[in-house]
Amino acid sequence: MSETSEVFQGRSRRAITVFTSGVSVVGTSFALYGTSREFVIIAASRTALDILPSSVVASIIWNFGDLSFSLALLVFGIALAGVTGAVSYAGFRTGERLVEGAPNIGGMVLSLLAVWVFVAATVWAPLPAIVPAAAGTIGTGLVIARSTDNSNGQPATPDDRRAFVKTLAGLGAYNVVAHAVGFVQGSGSQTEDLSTSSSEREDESNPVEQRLATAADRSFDVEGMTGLVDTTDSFFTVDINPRPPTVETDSWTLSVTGNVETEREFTYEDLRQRETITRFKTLRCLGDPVDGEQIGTALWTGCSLMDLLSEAGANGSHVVFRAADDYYYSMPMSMLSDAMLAYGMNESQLPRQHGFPVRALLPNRWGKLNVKWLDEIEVVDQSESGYWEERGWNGMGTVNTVVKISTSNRLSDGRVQLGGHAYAGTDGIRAVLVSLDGGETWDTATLSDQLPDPDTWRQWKYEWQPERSSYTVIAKAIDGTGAEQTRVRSSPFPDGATGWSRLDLSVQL
Ligand SMILES: Nc1nc2c(c(=O)[nH]1)N[C@H]1C(S)=C(S)[C@@H](COP(=O)(O)O)O[C@H]1N2
Ligand SMILES: [Mo]
Repeated sequence: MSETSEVFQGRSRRAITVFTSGVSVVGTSFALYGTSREFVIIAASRTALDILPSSVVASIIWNFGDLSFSLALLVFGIALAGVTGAVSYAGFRTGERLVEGAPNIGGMVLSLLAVWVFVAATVWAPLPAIVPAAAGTIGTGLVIARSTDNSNGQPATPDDRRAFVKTLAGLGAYNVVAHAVGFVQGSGSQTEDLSTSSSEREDESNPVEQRLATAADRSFDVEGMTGLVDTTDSFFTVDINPRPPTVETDSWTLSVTGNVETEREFTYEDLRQRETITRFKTLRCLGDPVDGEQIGTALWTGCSLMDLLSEAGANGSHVVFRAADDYYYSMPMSMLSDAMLAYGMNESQLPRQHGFPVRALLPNRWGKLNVKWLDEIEVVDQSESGYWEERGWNGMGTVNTVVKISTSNRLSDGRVQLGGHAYAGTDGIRAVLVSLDGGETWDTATLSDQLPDPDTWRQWKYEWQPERSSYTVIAKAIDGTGAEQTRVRSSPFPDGATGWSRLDLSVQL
């Protein structure tokens, strides 16, 4: 065998060693910590979110949404595995040289120390770094022990190679299991039926079921368009975390702090025992474009926020909502008069991705103020900004009016049918107008009946017999105060999207 191929073999073996050991660090961390912030990938993603420019952050969150965890696992997983492995390898080789009498022990100790420091710095905590670091060190030690470039430059024998391959296969298998455990850990979801803990289970007058039935009755049966209430699974999600935080109700409390007569801590059960509110509400993200889909409506169950604050003797002009993921929003107390704390969504407990155990819901405001995984409400005397404000966004005011054109169908009688939703916060929607000639003439669309609560969207539909093969459709709304939606188009950043909706439609005659 020529000298160059021997060198190449040494290098590629080193690269494999480094990478395998690094993957073991990531895999072990995943298996132990699931998608909590002790997991290196979650920790690294959070750091990246803080460092990256806000426009990049926003576009990642909105474009990848639910994919962002897989993406982070891939990108940060590969990068971290490479770097951690290199740290472990360098530590090992240095340790070997330092402790001449017992090079393997020296190597293991220094490798462990180096990886531990590196992982602890990544997750910003010493304890959760110990076991992953040990796994990485064992990986490095095993692969080095099986590597020929360790055995005094002797050429590799077939036995050596087999042992090396077996070791890699063993570590590979370990990592498959570790990652599988991590996925199971990280996917814990609560979909307990809301009524299981109360006597309403058998009761046919269950207000949630009744109201959902009302919503279904009022929904149009138009193909390709969601009803007046989204199913919990189809409801959009906007989340700064690659995976939603896991909060356990046993240890969770909601604390009311700051300018209050008595600081209070409410348990999950405390909140569920309070007088129940059940309310339809539409949420729309400030980042939702005119033709986007970050809008949805659900029936929420919870209790009054103001009652809770007055019980604690809140005495300040503003509150700050703080969440388990460090997301926060400050807002004037005056915005909260009809706010609720929700623990139920449609017929189930509030699911993890929508803020389990409890989220805030504020009528008439952009989605961002509806803080999920809420754990503290601090009463203060001045405004203290918020997560997206720090990143250049505005939108503390009321929502913008929007019309969505979500579907176009051809009916069996040849007519064209359009359908969608329209939303204007608590002002409500008075009319949706449709133009088929680019805005010259307008006709009114048919509206679905208003849901029983004000801060909700309505559906619209419009049907006609086509006479041309192409149409430029424009749709606009008149809100409940009689105000026509502005035609000025703007993109979501920084004040929320404005403008009429438009669809270029070709029709087969
Ligand atoms: N704690 C926390 N609350 C949060 C967010 C978040 O990332 N973390 N995202 C906000 C944004 S920008 C929006 S639009 C809504 C979306 O709520 P949903 O995911 O239940 O649809 O939650 C808001 N509350
Ligand atoms: Mo949002």
